[in-house]
Amino acid sequence: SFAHNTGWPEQWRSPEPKPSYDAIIIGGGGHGLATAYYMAAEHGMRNIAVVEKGWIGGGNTGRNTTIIRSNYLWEESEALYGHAMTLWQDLSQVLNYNVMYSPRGVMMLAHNIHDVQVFKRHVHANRLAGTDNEWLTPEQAKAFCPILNISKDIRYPVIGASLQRRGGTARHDAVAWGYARAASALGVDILQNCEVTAITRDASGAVAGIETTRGTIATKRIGVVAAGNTSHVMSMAGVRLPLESYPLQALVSEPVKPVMPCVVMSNTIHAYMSQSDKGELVIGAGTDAYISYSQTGGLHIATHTLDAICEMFPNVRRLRMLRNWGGIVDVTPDRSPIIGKTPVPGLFLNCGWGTGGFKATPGSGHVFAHQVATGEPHPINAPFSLDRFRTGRLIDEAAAAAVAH
Ligand code: FAD
Ligand code: PYC
Repeated sequence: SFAHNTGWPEQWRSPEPKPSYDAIIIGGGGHGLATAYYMAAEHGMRNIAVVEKGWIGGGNTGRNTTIIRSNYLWEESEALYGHAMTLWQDLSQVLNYNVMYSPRGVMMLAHNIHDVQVFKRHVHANRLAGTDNEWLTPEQAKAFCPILNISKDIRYPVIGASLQRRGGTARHDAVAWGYARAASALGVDILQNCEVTAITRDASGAVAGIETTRGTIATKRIGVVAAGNTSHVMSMAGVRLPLESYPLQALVSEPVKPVMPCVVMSNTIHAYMSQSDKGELVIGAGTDAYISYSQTGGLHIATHTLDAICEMFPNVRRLRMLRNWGGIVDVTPDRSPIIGKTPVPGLFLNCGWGTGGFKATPGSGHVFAHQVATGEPHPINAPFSLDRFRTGRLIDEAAAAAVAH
């Protein structure tokens, strides 16, 4: 019986929605919760709410494979992902919640001369910017990850790898729960099972409030952090975005004793793998080829990924898969996020993280809190404006995404 398993204190409050708030964050994923937390903790805002249509962390935050790294190409990205990397270091202490951040190293494999050129370019750019990244021979890669197959006879032999030693993983749910508990303690209302169905505007066109499945709420400031549903939510305010939404899937094996000391990724063969603290091998694929809002991916994508995994790590061939799932990722044309103002006064946007936003959660929340609280961009998020798709100042990180899409 689970009868004894009752009476635990709630980690965060579950209040009724108030008639109005000073600001509302739409989307209770890690980014939305982190935003609300920093708005309260660093900008003194207390009368704010996070509005979530399902349960917090039930979107991409709870579906991702938790890889953390900051080895992007351009300075703007290194500032953004580097900011997150800095915040990860003591996040458990700051939130007083163990987010299980584990800097076990992220290795990205090269299988052809193009990979070598691209990754070496990243290594050099990162090192010039003070971000750790290094180049390994196949033998060095195997020394770092002993189960890696570096035979020259396989279809796509490993001919080198880049390694970011500070990269690693964290526990995705704990990140959502830790931010939620800390935000709630500061007075932030977390409203679950509360779907936003409309964004209302006043006569001047500025934000006036939202309609939700739990009633009408007035506010003059809204931050939209809805990941794969961003286009849908922003259409409620009449804003069209340069986004495409694709399913991205992952799967885990049955749990085994520790065999995988690090994270290994290969964009070329569409597969990556790490091992969770429970022992499951956490395996991910590329996106489906077609846009969709279905939170599952095509079976052929998973099959193709497992073919690649079995060739790269032959000793996992006889493991059984435990479960698979998908999430909807919102992809921009330059594979960098959009964080900033929108054409609607009072409406701010944080989206476009595509296949790679988990790693950025603390940094994204921190700079977006500044944006929503002050109305002006933090210097780190200024280059990531929506306007860049008009001016042409793109931040092309397609090669750094490391997941085929
Ligand atoms: P979410 O967690 O999706 O939060 C958005 C929330 O908005 C959702 O909870 C949703 O329910 C809510 N919402 C939507 N519409 C409404 C509405 N109308 N009203 C109210 N609420 C609404 N990134 C990495 O860095 N490393 C990885 O290893 C990695 N692996 C991934 C693997 C998979 C399979 C997937 C799918 C993604 C992966 N990502 C990874 C990407 C990462 O998960 C996302 O970029 C990140 O989690 C986005 O966080 P978020 O808080 O913005 O989104
Ligand atoms: O961005 O590192 C990443 C990532 C890994 C898996 C999915 N995204």
